[in-house]
Amino acid sequence: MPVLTPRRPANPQAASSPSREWTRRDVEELLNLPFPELVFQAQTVHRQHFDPREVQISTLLSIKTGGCPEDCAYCPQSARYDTAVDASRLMAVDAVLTEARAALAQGASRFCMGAAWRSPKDHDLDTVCEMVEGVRALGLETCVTLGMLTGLQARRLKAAGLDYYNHNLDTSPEHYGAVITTRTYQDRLDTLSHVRDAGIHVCCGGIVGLGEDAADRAGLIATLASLPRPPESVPINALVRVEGTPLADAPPVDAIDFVRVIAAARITMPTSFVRLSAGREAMTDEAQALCFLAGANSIFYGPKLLTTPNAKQDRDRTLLARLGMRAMA
Ligand code: SAM
Ligand code: DTB
Ligand code: SF4
Repeated sequence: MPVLTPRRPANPQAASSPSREWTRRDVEELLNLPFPELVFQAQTVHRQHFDPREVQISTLLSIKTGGCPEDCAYCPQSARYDTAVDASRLMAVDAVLTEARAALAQGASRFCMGAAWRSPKDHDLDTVCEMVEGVRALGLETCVTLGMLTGLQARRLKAAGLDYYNHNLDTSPEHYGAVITTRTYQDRLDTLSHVRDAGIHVCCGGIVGLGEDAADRAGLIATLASLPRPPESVPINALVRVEGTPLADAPPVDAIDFVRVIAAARITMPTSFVRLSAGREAMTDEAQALCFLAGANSIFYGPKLLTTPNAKQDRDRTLLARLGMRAMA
């Protein structure tokens, strides 16, 4: 029996009004605040725009897994690294809709479909558009992440009814080249502007734990907050260290430092949903609770992220109940 009742989240259309300018220095100052002061500021901002008891629930499905030509050093789906991921073809529309129905029954309000592509081929986009139409017809919000898009491809997805496009900046402009060499930061910014121009909500964030320093974390958050309009949804991932990837042995992310990044995202992007994204499986319940206190108000719910395990659903239900929190109306 689902404990999380499906409800639609608040309309985020109003969520991306232009905010004040945030420089990297401003964000570094935030990250360096005494922890109680930082969390207090984040809480104050969070409560001005959201009910702090509510969490938006998304479910992820990998619709095309592995075999990706890109070299993102964190990613188990890159064909360049010897990981346990087996490459597979794009799923059939029916199979995706079966998974979407299950996610809806489990309380998700948004269904996110990810493909391990550098960018989609036009004939694959036809199939993804059918998936978007079908998922939307179930009453779920739709999100896809397919790699780089042209303006025309973004408009096609919009016409199919796509609500959100996920495309992460991942890290600061300065650290980026140490993590990915097969596409540039500017390529990512270009895709984000095609998505924005097509009228699709932007889901854009990054990863903590890629060997970056505090200045890079500030650079990522400042870049996100200074986009012409901040993203409506900001996933903050803790690196999931996967055997076979170049970052498999990266030092684990300090939980308090991770909470600081969440708080900085909340303060600088007050009306955006901040998603406590990948990495929850390895986090304690207490660290997750601190993330919620610092303004995270969205999670991925379900047994799997794209290829790696997510926090168990029982554990999530128990945690939200222990915290007196609930799925967003
Ligand atoms: N291939 C498309 C792309 O990269 O734009 C879409 C899928 S890709 C897997 C989506 C995002 O997942 C990446 O940008 C990255 O931020 C995140 N990601 C991938 N592997 C991860 C890992 N091991 N730990 C944390 N986040 C990860
Ligand atoms: C995002 O920022 N995190 C999600 C989603 N966007 C697509 C992906 C996390 C992937 C974690 C590694 C894996 O499961 O393959
Ligand atoms: Fe490919 Fe996306 Fe993984 Fe990079 S993050 S290797 S583009 S699937």
